[in-house]
Amino acid sequence: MSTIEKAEVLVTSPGRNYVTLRITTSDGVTGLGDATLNGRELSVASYLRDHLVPLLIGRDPARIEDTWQYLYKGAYWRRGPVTMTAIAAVDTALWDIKGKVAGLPVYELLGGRSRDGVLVYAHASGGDVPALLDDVARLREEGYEAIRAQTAVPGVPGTYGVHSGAGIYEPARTSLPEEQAWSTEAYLDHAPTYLEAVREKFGFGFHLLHDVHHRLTPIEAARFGRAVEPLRLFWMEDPTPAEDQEAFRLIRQHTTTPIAVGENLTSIWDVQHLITERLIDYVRTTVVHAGGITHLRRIFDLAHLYGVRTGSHGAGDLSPVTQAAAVHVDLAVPNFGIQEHMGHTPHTADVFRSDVSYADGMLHPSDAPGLGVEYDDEAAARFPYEPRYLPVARRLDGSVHDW
Ligand code: CS2
Ligand code: MG
Repeated sequence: MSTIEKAEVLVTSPGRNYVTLRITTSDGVTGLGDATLNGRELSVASYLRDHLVPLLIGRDPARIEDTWQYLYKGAYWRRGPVTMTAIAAVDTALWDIKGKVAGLPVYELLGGRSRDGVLVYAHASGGDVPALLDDVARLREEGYEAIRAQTAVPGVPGTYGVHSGAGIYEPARTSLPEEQAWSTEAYLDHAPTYLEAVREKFGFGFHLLHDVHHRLTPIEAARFGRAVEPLRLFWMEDPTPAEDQEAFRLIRQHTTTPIAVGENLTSIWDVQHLITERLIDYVRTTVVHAGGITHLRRIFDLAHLYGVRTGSHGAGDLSPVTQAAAVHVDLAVPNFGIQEHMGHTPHTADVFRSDVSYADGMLHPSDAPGLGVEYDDEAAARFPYEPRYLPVARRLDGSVHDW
């Protein structure tokens, strides 16, 4: 029997921090799993290195489900981003190994293709409305059929989710958390106007999305959703803090704007009521933060029963290993909705050599066995870990706000 011989925790920072688990079997097969938890990276590195790696050595790499149950139930301490990201890394690496052993891409192990490619949405943003419209035009030219639109709010410095220069947007920029200002009133006045400007200029022939970043109360979110109904958004994302599942009932009673939530939720229990009571339309849980391919499939299958579709998080802080795993899952599940695609920096692509490709608004996985991603140790060594934090939001009176 093949056994797990080695499990290495690899930390690199090619423009931003990534934690990766690489498992090697006694037959010399390797598998990769993403373990990146933005701004809290070393906590997962320690959970893996100090607590999970010793449990993996000598185990049968083929027993993915059993390993998942062992790590989840055996810990006594359940759920939570650190635990679920660490388990996800193990699970993803074992699926990669299983694919390589079988000689099949992971989507074949998940039941095979349900579609030709994976519809993605890209990010458009701008410091003001003309800059946003230029960005939307650029993405339309690149073939994107779905675009998320955000701009800075006038009079509120440093609005989250908006590019500050060229290249890929990166919110975790500073070695201590940057403090950004927030005004709900200014946001609620401004956001519907620029979403309307996008529809006026580019029409209704593509999907328009918007991310609220958990910043509203339920009744404010209801008002926002109702105000933008004529713009037919694909979704409003994270309208209120996601841990309060009951809040979505109130939003739902007031608006038909579709709701997406779940990028910072980590288990099926965190989305149970959202799904079974049909309080949302899209579930944004991911491979890396929701317990790996094994657990994400469980969430997506529950969602399928209730007419909820998938819309996985895919920001730059999810490594190319997660991106590849996400595309394999997206290709296979019956209730796929959309996949976020923010892209990665060229340095990141040097470390993680991924065969995922983009064409005409869709992502496609490689047909290589496993996930189709290779980790380049030499490139990774050029980019040592640097502490980086996400920003913190404060209201204009100085009190801390949600994001
Ligand atoms: C965002 C992310 O992509 C998104 O939808 O909400 O920028 C998110 O805030 C970061 O990934 C946090 O790590
Ligand atoms: Mg988001």
